[in-house]
Amino acid sequence: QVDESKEVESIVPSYACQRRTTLENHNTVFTDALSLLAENAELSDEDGRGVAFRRAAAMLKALHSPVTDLLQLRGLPCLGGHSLRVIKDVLENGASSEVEFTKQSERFKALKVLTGIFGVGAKTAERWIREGIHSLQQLQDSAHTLNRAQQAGLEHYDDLNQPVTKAEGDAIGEIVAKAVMSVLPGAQITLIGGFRRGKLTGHDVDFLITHPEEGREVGLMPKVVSWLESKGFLLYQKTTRNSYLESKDGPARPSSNMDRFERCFSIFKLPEDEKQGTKQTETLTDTCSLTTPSLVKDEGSESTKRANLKPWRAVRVDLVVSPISQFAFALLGWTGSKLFERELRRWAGHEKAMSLSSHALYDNTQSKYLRASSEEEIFAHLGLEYIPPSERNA
Ligand code: 8DG
Ligand code: MN
Ligand code: MN
Repeated sequence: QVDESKEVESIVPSYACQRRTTLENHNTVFTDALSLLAENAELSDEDGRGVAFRRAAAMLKALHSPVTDLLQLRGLPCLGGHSLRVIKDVLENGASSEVEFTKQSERFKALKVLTGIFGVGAKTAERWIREGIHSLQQLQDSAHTLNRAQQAGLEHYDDLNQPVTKAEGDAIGEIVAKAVMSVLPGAQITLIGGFRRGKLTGHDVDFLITHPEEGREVGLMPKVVSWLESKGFLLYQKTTRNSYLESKDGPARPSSNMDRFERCFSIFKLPEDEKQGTKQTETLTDTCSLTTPSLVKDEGSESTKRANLKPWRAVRVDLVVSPISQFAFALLGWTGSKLFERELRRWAGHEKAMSLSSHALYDNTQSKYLRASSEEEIFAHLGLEYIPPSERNA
């Protein structure tokens, strides 16, 4: 028999935002399996199932020791029947048959390849697969016209599917800082997303930009983008205005800051020498030529890497501009993880009758917005213990 008191946490809170989840994961064998099923569900328009798997995985990530027996899971939250079956299969057979089956399915493989293109979501990939397109080559051979984002995504496919390192993130941070300081001295830049949580690699680099004087940030994004473009640092960019109005997760927004919240989805051209700290920004546009995309084989990365002599690499970068009055909400909302954010909003709504967004916190009981100038204050408003970024890796 198992001595449960020794091996399991006696109380694990059910919302991820009530738990401390570091990057130290003692249960990767289970969380990898559940994450793959979550991904498959999300790619198959089954978001409900996806969230259930994500919640189960996140709960296991918060445990302080490896699960070695199903009995240890008694009393733990977030484990539905399906997730339990997967865990049981892994415990008994070393792997989940459902996971192995999914991994090998042509559909899943095609969905992965196609959604691996920046600008291609599950819906588009699904449509292409129904037309028999399973590979990049088949996509290129097809008559489909791709939008600007997808063209860039296809062109830089290999680079964008190679994880971004913290060093590369820092190098991009220096470039962004230089751009921002050139167009608005006194503005502040904060690294957000996975790198703020202490991750060593990521799929992109995320930055939040603000200015300590309310209103000075207005119109900043186009200027930053122009500066970056003029120096040859951007391979692609799409700047969008605040979409707060359309968002489903926020309350009706105050009209004053309507179009002050801008973001830019971009692909940076990071010079190799910039990564090593030598600055040659002025000559970038002259020295870098476009390379041909390496799409002949889906898995031709080894040969293409060797043939890849270009002195730069493409990196996905997200920029967000926020007025200082919303900075704490933007910071909390863009630090992630995605599940941590989702759980914060669920907690706010279900447990506190509040609506949390990256702009504001609205108290439905008092019918008023709750101000905050730090993440700590937002946690306090929500009646939650403060969880630092490094422990939001749910
Ligand atoms: P990674 O890039 O290291 O792989 O992971 P990440 O940094 O955690 O993920 P991300 O996809 O870059 O997203 C970072 C955070 O930004 C995440 O918490 C979710 C949040 N976020 C988006 N899109 C949007 C959006 O449209 N609105 C708001 N408010 N937040 C968003 O990714
Ligand atoms: Mn990120
Ligand atoms: Mn991002």
